[in-house]
Amino acid sequence: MRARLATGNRHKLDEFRRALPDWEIELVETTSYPPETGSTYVANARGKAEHGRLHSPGDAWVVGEDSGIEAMGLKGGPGLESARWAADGVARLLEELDGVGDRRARYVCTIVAIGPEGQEVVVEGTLEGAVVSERSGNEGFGYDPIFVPEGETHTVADLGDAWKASNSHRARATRALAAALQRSGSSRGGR
Ligand code: ITT
Repeated sequence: MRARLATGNRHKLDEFRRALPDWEIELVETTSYPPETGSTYVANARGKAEHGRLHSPGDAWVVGEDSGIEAMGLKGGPGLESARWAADGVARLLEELDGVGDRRARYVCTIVAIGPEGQEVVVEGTLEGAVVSERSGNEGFGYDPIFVPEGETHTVADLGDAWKASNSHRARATRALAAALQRSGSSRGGR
């Protein structure tokens, strides 16, 4: 299966490739994505996929992805704004949660894939956990140094890229995508 990923975030490309080792995944050849103005992850992921569609071969599957972290103690924030709410999102999240008892949080990853005939597949993956007050670990990206998944004692940045490839919200969403394309008979070919 060959696909084009519509993202400006190189970490997402690396994680898609690790989670779907049988796929050939390249970046869409554009950097000029329109601003993310949607009110849902699906709308933003679709915006990226539709823009990517314009800059990809007609027979390619194009994948847009929108993700974020939702802190229960912040009523689900920063959520959709995770990439944009601060220059240093980790510092701001730690600041906002200072003194807040409820440290539960979850990662969300929503994928919209658009096929050669314009057919659309939407899937989501989530990862429950908690935000800890000290940064730890060097792998992953974004909020990984302060996010400890449920059932684990280390941050995602400590657990590392191989752990993420099997267990992250993104890994779960990519598996759902592969299964959906398999069911629809679309997982052969593409470019
Ligand atoms: P594109 O829009 O170009 O794909 P982006 O980084 O701006 O890249 P999003 O708009 O989807 O992506 O924002 C997602 C943000 O949520 C991301 O920048 C991180 O701050 C956070 N995030 C998402 N997945 C994450 C992960 O696996 N680990 C840590 N933080 C993550």
